[in-house]
Amino acid sequence: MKIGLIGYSGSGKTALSTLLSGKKVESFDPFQPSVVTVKLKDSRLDRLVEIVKPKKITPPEVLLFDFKGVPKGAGFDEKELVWLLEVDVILLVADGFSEVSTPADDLSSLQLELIFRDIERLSGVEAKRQTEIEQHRRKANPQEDAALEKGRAWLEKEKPLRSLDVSPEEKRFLVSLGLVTAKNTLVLVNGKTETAGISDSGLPCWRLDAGAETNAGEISAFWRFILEAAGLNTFYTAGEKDTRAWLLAAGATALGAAGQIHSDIARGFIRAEVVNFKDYDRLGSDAACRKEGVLRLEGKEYPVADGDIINIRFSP
Ligand SMILES: Nc1nc2c(ncn2[C@@H]2O[C@H](COP(=O)(O)OP(=O)(O)OP(=O)(O)O)[C@@H](O)[C@H]2O)c(=O)[nH]1
Ligand SMILES: [Mg+2]
Repeated sequence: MKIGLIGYSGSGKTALSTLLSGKKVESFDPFQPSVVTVKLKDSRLDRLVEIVKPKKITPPEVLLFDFKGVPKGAGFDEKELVWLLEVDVILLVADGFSEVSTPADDLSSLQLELIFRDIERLSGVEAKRQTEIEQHRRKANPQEDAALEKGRAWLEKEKPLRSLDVSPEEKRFLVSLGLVTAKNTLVLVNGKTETAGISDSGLPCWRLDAGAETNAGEISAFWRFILEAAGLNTFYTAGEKDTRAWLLAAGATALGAAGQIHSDIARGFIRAEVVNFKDYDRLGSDAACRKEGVLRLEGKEYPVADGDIINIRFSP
């Protein structure tokens, strides 16, 4: 999973990236975010390792994209903002520690900047489509035109595309155009300031203080918030060679899980052997789980539950 931290200069994105990754985060290019890998702690994975004793352990991984901020009012550069299209979740970071900043205000102007960016992008897309139609390189598509119109009207009301109520096809189409306000977006306030007022934006919000001692419990709570707000479940593969935790969108199927492990495994999918961590933890082995009937065979369409331990049977 990729998370992009964006916010005004000095809001503490780099300090937070350092806090969350435990690594020094360095920036080399003002138009490109620094990327740092975070391996998440996972107590269920620790327990699986105890039982399976694998050669290799792979915890869930998150990539943090630490964007270079700009002073408020200066405007972000499109060269930098296109990188937001790479991330799964946008984390808007607001300064909640200095006297000069009001997080709620900073967040509304940040959101507006992203909305204006999308309006500009949409205008570019529309102009290009128009030219292509005139040059007979593209056929007019009333459905797509209607979706573009709805998207534009919504953005012009200063609302982000993620809250636009359209059909899944229209949503997919709009997302395919490279519009950043269609992305899942959360808020992180850096500092002591209470987060009151920010909830008006309707965005899930969390607070961490990069300037204070932070204990492991606070960091774990932050990641639980992120996974929950981003709608992610964790599933496991408990191999003797490699026991691993994977992040997967809630609602995804066994076939989706297989695809995340390897495209070949998804292609040759036969069945998934599934047992939930709760049962495996209690019973302590595959054999005991089979005997109790809690290790079951599921098909491609099985909706993966949080904590499922999955073994995909496939034909290579
Ligand atoms: N007191 C206090 N200072 C902080 C906190 N977070 C960051 N700072 C300080 O604020 C300054 C800027 O922090 P950075 O993490 O570099 O800010 P940034 O958001 O990465 O800034 P840009 O990369 O310019 O966009 C540094 O001097 C930090 O030490 C905080 O929570 N409390
Ligand atoms: Mg920085």
